[in-house]
Amino acid sequence: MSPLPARPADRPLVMGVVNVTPDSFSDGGRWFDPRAAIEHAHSLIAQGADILDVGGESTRPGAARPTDEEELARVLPVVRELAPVVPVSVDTMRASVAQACVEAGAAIVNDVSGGLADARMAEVVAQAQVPYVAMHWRGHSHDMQTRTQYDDVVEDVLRELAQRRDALLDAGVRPELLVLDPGLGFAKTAAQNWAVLAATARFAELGHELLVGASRKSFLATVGSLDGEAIPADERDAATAAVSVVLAQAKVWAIRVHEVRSTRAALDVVAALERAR
Ligand code: PMM
Repeated sequence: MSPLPARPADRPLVMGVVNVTPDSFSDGGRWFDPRAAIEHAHSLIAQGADILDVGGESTRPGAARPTDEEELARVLPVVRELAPVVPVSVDTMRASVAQACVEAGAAIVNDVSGGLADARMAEVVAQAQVPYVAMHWRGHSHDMQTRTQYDDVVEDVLRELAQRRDALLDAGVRPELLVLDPGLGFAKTAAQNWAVLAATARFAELGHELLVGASRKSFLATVGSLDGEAIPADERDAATAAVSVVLAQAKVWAIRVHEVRSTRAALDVVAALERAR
């Protein structure tokens, strides 16, 4: 059994993203080679990452899925190498990949589908007794942006996540190991992402720690743009750090980001202000 990494008193944990994919929207396959991914991971640790999130499937809107074997071959060498150095979470919707990575030392399973994509996932994480991040999700990337109908996005996401929580707890996931995530960028329009972000603190009503990933997502594309044109994904870290301030004020457990240094600086600002009050 591995416990949930503790949140420091004065800031959320920072989870650095290590995408071992040829086609991620935000970092465009730059770390597809395992050695490059491991090197990148070490630079994220040096910037102050508390946890590294290793993923082998791109969830970019429209992305095609790798096979189970391809996904495992991408992430396993990276998890194996990093797990002795830093808490590693494996970003996967597949129970088989989660299980193999936990056996290789992963301390957390991060499932963007919240257990919906693979019926065996809940059983595997319940059995392994590892922390499990369950995100709000309505379907795979190839058509998720057709699933943006909500009556009231905040109320609907809260209700759908509560249903997932209940199903996961019924399947034996321990409540203290379950982390919930409202799923910014997944089956949500830009306006819906802003509405969910504005309501972050309400998600704590579900009774679990929260993780939020806004980093470089397309709803941030025009933040700071002077002409209304989209800013490239890898130039959205200032906007991402500003969102990290909001998330720290909402007292989330962890923030998932591609560039750690600017978010750690933003969190230092929030902590210094709290000390000064
Ligand atoms: N976003 C992405 C991938 N994994 N996991 C969680 N828990 N929350 C997220 O918001 C999330 C995630 C997509 O972003 P990427 O393709 O830049 O990694």
